[in-house]
Amino acid sequence: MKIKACLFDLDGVIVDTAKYHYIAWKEMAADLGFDFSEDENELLKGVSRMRSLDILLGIGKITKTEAEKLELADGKNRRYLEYVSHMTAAEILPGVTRFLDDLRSNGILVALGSASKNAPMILDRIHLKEKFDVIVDGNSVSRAKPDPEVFLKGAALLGVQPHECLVFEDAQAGIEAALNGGMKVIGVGSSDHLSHADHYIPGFKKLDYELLSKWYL
Ligand code: B16
Ligand code: MG
Repeated sequence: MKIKACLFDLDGVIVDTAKYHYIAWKEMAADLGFDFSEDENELLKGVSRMRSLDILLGIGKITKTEAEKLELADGKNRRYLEYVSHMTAAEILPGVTRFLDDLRSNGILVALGSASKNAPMILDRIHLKEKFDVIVDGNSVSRAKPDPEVFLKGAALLGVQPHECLVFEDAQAGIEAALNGGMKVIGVGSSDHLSHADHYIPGFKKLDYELLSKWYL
């Protein structure tokens, strides 16, 4: 198998933190006097905090100064942290822990490549941090997905070439980021919503090293 490393997105791949992002943004929208639907929340998946805020303010047709935006983003993050601080390992998506162990025992390096600045804290909460050789998150990158920076940085820190990397992503911007970086990519979700990935999986329940070997010989 040519693949030497697997890089994982966090939200939507390892855990479903999208629901907590949604509640926090929805509460903020309500404070600002407009409704924010679950469908509209799809637009924020994989998108950075400040870009998410811009999209949300656009939906509410609200204009704010840069200083006000920083304050709003801070407020949203405080609400979000209240929710994720109660997370436990029970919220790890099905099959993820077994799959990470399977990869590691077969000599595959494992990295996290997430847009979230809260990623290390969340991995800590769900006791998954030690399964990752490298963590790259929203604190260590300056360009958001679909820019490949987050994944290229992960590959460099692992000491592998991009073409030796396989990315797992649930957001279209993340799939584009992996492809822009010259990596293979598996879409976590349905091809009805995602495109251009090599393969699509509904989750990790039925995936193991053996199947990956067949796909990427
Ligand atoms: P934070 P991922 C992304 O995580 C989320 O999908 C996205 O909704 C969120 O806005 C972004 O992280 C930033 O998160 O506010 O915690 O820094 O999918 O890249 O793991
Ligand atoms: Mg995601």
